[in-house]
Amino acid sequence: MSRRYPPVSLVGAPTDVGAGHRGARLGPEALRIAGLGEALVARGVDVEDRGNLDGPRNPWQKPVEGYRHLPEVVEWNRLVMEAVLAELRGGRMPIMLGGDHCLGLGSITAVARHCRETGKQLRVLWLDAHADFNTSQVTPSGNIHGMPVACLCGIGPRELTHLGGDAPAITPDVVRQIGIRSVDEGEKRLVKEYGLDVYDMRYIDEVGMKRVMEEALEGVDDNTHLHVSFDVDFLDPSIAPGVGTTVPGGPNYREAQLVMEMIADTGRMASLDIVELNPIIDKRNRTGRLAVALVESLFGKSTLMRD
Ligand code: HAR
Ligand code: MN
Ligand code: MN
Ligand code: MN
Repeated sequence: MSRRYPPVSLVGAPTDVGAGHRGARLGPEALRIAGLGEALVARGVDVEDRGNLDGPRNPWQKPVEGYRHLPEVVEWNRLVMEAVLAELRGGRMPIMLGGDHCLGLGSITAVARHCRETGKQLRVLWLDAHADFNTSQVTPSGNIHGMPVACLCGIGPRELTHLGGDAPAITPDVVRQIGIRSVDEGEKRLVKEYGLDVYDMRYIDEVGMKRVMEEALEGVDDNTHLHVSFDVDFLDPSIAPGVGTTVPGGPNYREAQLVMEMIADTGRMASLDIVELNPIIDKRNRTGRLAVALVESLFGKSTLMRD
């Protein structure tokens, strides 16, 4: 049957301080109600639900010097970083339930640190409609969920770029971005300048998702820690309406499923974020249920006769 997976811990981070819409704070509950824990148990995975982290409320204010809610974003990311690091050090696979995507900063900062401690090679797959590579100078919104990849690479306010200590968490070469179709003008320049590896929708359409995933996973070996940061707005809005920032022209169900199956085939996924699910905007938790189905694929559930 299926390969054995490490024990999993669900870590809820119920906040939308980094977003422009409220409602992603309900993402962890929507994922639980959609049956995330039960689905993993059914895959034979040992699951502990750690409940939700308890951070500052969303003050719902305007941006200050290019950032909305910077102190709250820092605090939430500190909480996520500590929780995720504790799970990794305990030999478990953290699944961080967001929450908006600013939390990828805390999660991946912890993962990068764990990789340094254990001598692993890190690869980050960033599944998203957006590049999330904005800075306070170029952001159109001040929303920090549009900035975590830049912050991880050392571009941003010191509180965020140095969340994990004395250096930025990663260099751009560890990241592969897949599904990208909305990048702001100034952000585009930065993405090029820093040489991010972006598999945008045009490229996916031209060469197909199978080849995209082969390229994005190239070099992943037995010593690789694969982190998947799954922004649910990666998916086409026709199948995943329950997110704050939909962008048309995303991967369909079959393409998304192939992405997850090919990740599962590597056997190297060691941490996961599920972010930006907004049940306030969703229709009867449909997007939450789709996210759970895709997580099943990430854990080796195959539609075909390959088990
Ligand atoms: N690029 C836009 C901004 O920075 C929108 C960012 C939306 N981000 C997310 N996460 N939903 O990917 O404001
Ligand atoms: Mn480990
Ligand atoms: Mn994102
Ligand atoms: Mn996004």
